[in-house]
Amino acid sequence: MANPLFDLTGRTALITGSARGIGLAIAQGLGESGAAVVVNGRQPAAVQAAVDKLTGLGLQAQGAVFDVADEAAVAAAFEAFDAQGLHIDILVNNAGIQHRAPMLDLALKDWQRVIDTNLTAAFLVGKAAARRMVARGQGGKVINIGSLTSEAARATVAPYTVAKGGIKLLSKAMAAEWAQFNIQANSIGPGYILTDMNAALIQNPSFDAWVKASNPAQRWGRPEELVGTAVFLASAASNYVNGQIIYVDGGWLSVL
Ligand code: GCO
Repeated sequence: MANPLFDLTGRTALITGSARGIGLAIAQGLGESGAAVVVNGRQPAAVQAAVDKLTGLGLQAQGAVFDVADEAAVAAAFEAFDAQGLHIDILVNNAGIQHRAPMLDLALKDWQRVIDTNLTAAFLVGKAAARRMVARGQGGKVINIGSLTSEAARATVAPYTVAKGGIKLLSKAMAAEWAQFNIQANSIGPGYILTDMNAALIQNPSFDAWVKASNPAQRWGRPEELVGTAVFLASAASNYVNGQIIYVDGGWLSVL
């Protein structure tokens, strides 16, 4: 019998960047645990396809197409939620992009784009969601998606690394200010996961070998392997867990 602590029935979860990859896997997992899920992305067709997949599985899902890095778009999206009477109880700040280049050659515009999407957006969407959670007085959950690079750097992904390091501390800052409102904000740090964003790495034999040699599981992770941690952090089971990061990395960061 499932422990009711992990039951998300009656909750609504917004997962940013959830038309594919980790975001879609987490959206499906939260939906399978009872939540009504809001799929977000910038491409209407991709968002609709993801919603169709989830509703085809019998889950409650709807789409919200907006750019999480655009303050006005975030405000308009939440105003639309308000108008629908949609209350976001669980926010997963998952949206992220990657740009691989040596810092010596990195253009400011590329640095800024990654920081805006991978870090500033989590602040913008987090603030919009938390303001409403505080007003409702029923608490809430924020899950920020970090990375191994929340802990250690890999050459050629500096803006991503800095943003993901910031994500780890943003969860702590959110906990510092929002715990008083019964909002818990935590991070998940995925290891190397089989996603479209990592396609070039997966298809690179030497990188693939490095990933398999660098973690004790000796393999890449799968997006669905993040679901258990996401359900835990989205549920009452984690009501006294705040400001933490849980690495789902096959043990990578635990071994020399
Ligand atoms: C890269 C990858 C990583 C992974 C992940 C590792 O270029 O090294 O994109 O950033 O996606 O974040 O945890």
